[in-house]
Amino acid sequence: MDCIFCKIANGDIPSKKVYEDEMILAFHDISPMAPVHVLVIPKVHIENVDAVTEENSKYISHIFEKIPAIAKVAGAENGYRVITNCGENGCQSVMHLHFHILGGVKLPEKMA
Ligand code: DGP
Repeated sequence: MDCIFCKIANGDIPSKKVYEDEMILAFHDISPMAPVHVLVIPKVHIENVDAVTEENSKYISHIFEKIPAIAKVAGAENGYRVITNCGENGCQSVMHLHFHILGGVKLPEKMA
């Protein structure tokens, strides 16, 4: 499958890793929108939130179990924001489920 985040998960495309285990990978976003901007992905291909099922939701719960430690090691002090874009109106550009962790600064109150 021609998926850039699958290639990053496989190590075929390099990334600046923040955290990795058998289920998930966290790495720095290539075009950061905040001093801390990390992406967390499942290693299996899940397109987006619409594709979450009873069978694969363990990856999502695992991601959220690890997010606090990932945010901390990435340097997000005093809180952070977790965002996932879904589909065309959500402006999802990479069709492999990913959670943005944004922090390192006081973020704008408005999200949209
Ligand atoms: P989204 O719009 O939610 O689909 O965000 C996709 C993000 O992925 C965007 O912030 C830029 C990032 N990105 C795209 N290609 C690469 C890449 O090859 N490496 C890294 N580290 N980030 C990427």
